[in-house]
Amino acid sequence: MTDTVLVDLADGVLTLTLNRPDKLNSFNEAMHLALRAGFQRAHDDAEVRAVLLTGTGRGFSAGQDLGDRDPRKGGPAPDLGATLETFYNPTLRLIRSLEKPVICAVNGVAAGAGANIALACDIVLAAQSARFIQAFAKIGLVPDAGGSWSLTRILGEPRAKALALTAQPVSAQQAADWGLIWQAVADDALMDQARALALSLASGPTRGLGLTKRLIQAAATNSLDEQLDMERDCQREAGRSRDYAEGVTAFLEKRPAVFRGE
Ligand code: T3D
Repeated sequence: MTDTVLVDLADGVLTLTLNRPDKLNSFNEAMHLALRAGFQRAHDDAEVRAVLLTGTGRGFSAGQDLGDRDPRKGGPAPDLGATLETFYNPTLRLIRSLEKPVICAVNGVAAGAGANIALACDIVLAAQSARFIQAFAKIGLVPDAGGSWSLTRILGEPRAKALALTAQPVSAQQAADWGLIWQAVADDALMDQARALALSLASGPTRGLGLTKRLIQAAATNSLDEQLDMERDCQREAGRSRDYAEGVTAFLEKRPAVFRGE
């Protein structure tokens, strides 16, 4: 049986590649479990200092495999709340709570939950030919995998509602112009650029980067006072890391820092 997610750890970068190209990397149960296991490993394995998520073939992910939801097969309506709770939500929580950078290289169309898993990552690069589609409205569903949250936070209500209600595709360039993703990149440069970014983050001060992610994610709901307190606490922790001592020493010695993620 083919691996539904290809996993590779090299130079501190855990690359997770969605691998059901004939179904545009749509999610069946095996792929859900494999992706979740990949992010769990990123939490547990100190050798992992950054994650790169991408897909094989011409798509990033078309969301849920609708072949597994075929109403023509009969039986009661599926409990999609239960499938979110069992499959999507734990993975989304693992991505957001991972205190290591997660880079997403959107290599092609990202639809439904596939789009929203990409948007949950920390830095999103997309091939110029990629499109983001909130496909849910086309099949009578609502945005999930954190989409109603991330779209509204990033874009505001007017654009979030228009995208979710119309399922209109957004080009990679438009997504970058709106700040939905970091950059749109020439198709043939995407993977080189994404790998270079992942490698550079994996050789960075991992604890400081993780605390930075924690702070930025908390900022949307914190008051300024709460955020100032949190910055104080995170800076205290970062200041005790070996990587901070190395960063300052390297600056004073006029040489590049060698961070070890400690
Ligand atoms: O169910 C739950 O647990 C709740 C959670 C739901 C989360 C969700 O993600 S719901 C949203 C599900 N996704 C969609 O509705 C998107 C469906 N796909 C599309 O609309 C289109 O495929 C795309 C716009 C993404 C791409 O269009 P296009 O023209 O580039 O490709 P295509 O020809 O439609 O697809 C290529 C193949 O992939 C095709 O198979 P074939 O005919 O070559 O054998 C197509 O059937 C297959 N495919 C694409 N998306 C899915 C899929 N197969 C199963 N499930 C899919 N989602």
